[in-house]
Amino acid sequence: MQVIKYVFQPHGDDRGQLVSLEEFKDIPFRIKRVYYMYDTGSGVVRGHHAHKSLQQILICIHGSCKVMLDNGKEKKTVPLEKPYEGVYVSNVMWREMYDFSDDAVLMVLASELYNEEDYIRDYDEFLKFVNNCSDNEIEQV
Ligand code: T46
Repeated sequence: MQVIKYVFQPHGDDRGQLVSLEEFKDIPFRIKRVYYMYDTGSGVVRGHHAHKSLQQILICIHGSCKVMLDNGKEKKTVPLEKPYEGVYVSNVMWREMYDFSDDAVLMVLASELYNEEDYIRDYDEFLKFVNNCSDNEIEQV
């Protein structure tokens, strides 16, 4: 399983750093939604689901956290520790976010608007979905 990690270009000068993200240039899809999570207490695990069609990029813009990605066959853990790096999360991918630092702010750029129907929240259902999925139903960059 290949994990796609992005390292964005910081534009720094003596005033500090700035990272700009443009759809189809830095981000491989049209950005229809941005959300972020914070005040995630220690020991918290978020996610526990996959998506039928949503693609996302997760960026820990402050602090740090870990993301566990599971494609139904293999699992990989990705640490997010820099505000200029992100991880691509394809649609049919079980994800869990955990090990949040007290100051973590995890920002997510999403290819679709919020739609509860797109969630797969049961792990066995996820495995069935993966096994019935043709290659062209799994988004790739
Ligand atoms: C994902 C991971 C990385 C909304 O009303 N609008 C939204 O756009 C989102 C994302 C959530 N919500 C509501 C739904 C729930 O009542 O916010 C509440 C918390 O959402 P959820 O429990 O789904 O949060 P996480 O952190 O488990 O998962 C989120 C995304 O939902 C999910 O798509 O891939 O972050």
